[in-house]
Amino acid sequence: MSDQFKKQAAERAAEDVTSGMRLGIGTGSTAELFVHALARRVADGLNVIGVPTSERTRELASSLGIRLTTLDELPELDLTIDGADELDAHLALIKGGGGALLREKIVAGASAEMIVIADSSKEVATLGKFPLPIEVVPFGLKATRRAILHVLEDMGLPQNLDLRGGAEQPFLTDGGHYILDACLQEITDPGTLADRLVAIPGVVDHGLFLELATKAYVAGTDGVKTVL
Ligand code: ABF
Repeated sequence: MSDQFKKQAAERAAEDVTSGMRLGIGTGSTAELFVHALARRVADGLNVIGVPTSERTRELASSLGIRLTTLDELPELDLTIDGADELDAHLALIKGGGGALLREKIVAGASAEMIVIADSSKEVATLGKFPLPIEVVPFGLKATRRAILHVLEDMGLPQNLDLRGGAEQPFLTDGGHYILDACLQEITDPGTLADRLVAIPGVVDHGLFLELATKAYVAGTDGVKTVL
């Protein structure tokens, strides 16, 4: 069922794309459904150019005939379309469950607009049930972990941090970094948490996407809803 909803949201977003657009193309299963919908429109003559947010998306989009470039070649984009792990009513997001948060945030930040596509299971009143991914450099991992725990303690948040993939074989992002997943349950002040996390030297970025999304298409049993 949720796949059907993801597809509906993805197809609705593909309708918003117009010829000449420079697109940021997201990562994850919902974004992949968007890539398929976009490819069908490209086959019908839509002329767009895309910047993918991951190697996986690059391979898929290119195999389906979507013209691609890099953000270095095209540093200003019109629209990014991407999935999310959680979104609230103000379009604040948690992203990065798939590990591509850094490129996703850089691409979204270079875009005039960002549309989030999701099934309704991703909608929450307060962010935080989904573990917040925090991307860190491998050097000094223990020191960075301690500094993050200190921020969490100071903000009265649970101090649960898991190294993605485990200590034996940590998951590596496209940028060669590790991810610490923070199980926080309820992030009541995402703005302060975001600021304090990025102030830690070993933190590259985190999965809180605040004031980046401009619209969301959320599909559920009642059809596709637009969140603005
Ligand atoms: C990307 O894909 C990520 O930021 C997010 O973690 C994930 C959502 O995946 P899916 O669409 O498969 O639920 O958007």
